[in-house]
Amino acid sequence: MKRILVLTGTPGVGKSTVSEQLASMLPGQHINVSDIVAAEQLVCGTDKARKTQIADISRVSSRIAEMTEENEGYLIIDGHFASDLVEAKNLFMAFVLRRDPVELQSILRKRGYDTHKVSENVACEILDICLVDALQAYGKGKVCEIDCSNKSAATIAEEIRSILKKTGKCNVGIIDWLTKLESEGTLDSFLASEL
Ligand code: DAT
Repeated sequence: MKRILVLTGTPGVGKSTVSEQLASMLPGQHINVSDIVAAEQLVCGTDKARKTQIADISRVSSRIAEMTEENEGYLIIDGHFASDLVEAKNLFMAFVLRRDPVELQSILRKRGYDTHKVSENVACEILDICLVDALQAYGKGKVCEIDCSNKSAATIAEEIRSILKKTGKCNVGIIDWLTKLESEGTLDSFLASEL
């Protein structure tokens, strides 16, 4: 049976690294949405402000549907807009990877993102954007949040595998970066440029 897993989350949280690890632990295949968009030019325009191409959601969804037909076992779809690409009726489970904004900021700076792109993505993480997208697409039953902060990719993948085996608990609503950063007195510095 084909079981579609969505691994979503803000860019930089570790989706691709964890997806690779998970694919090696399960009978399954990892599909990186950004790689397919770039390789097959499934784009419909350019976001000039962000200097990136805009993915053509309809063509990417069709391509993923084709790949689903070709595969057995688990199909791991990794992308920050993956919830827009897999219909609820075809989804097995969605995992929203989360990362402490302090760690995320450092990862995105190392990736070479400019200051605005770093703060925009960190704000998305603080404001739970990918979680909200996943919950809107799939409802509560099939969406689990995984806190990746300060954990190895192997540990995170094992956490996901245990949820799939039903030995681990699927949590949602466990992350509250707003309260954490507010209590640490750093919230304004993270959100100032975005508000
Ligand atoms: P994403 O696919 O969400 O954009 P990624 O897998 O490319 O993220 O990882 C972003 C960077 O963080 C990359 O340099 C590898 C590193 N990384 C990934 N998982 C990690 C982990 N569990 N601990 C520390 N660093 C990690």
